[in-house]
Amino acid sequence: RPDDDGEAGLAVATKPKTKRPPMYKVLLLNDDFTPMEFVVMVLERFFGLNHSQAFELMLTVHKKGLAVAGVFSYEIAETKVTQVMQLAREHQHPLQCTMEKE
Ligand code: NFA
Repeated sequence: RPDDDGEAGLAVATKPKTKRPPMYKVLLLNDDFTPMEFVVMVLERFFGLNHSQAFELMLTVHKKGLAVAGVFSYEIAETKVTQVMQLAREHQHPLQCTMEKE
C-alpha cells in the first residue's frame, strides 16, 4: 500500500520516483604483453572511438594501469566485456576487460 502511513491514520503522499537503470563502467586493464595496436583496434571496433581517441585511451591504460572504455546499461556492458575477452583470447593476448557498477 504505497500511500499507507503504516498505522491506522493519515495517508502519506509518496514521491513519484523515476528510477534510472544502473549504469556500468567497462574497464580495460593494462598488462605487459598485449600489443598497443591490438588495444587500439579493440577500442575502435567495440567502443566506437576514432583512431586518435583510441590511441589516447590505450596510452592512459598503459600509463595508469586501467581506464574506463565506456559506460553502458548492464546488458550492453556485459556484451562489450564478452566481445573484448573473446577477441583477446582468439589472439592469445592476456588483455583483461571487466565491468563495475557506476
Ligand atoms: N602495456 C602494453 C604494452 O606495452 C600495452 C597495453 C595497453 C596493454 C593497454 C593493455 C592495455 N605492449
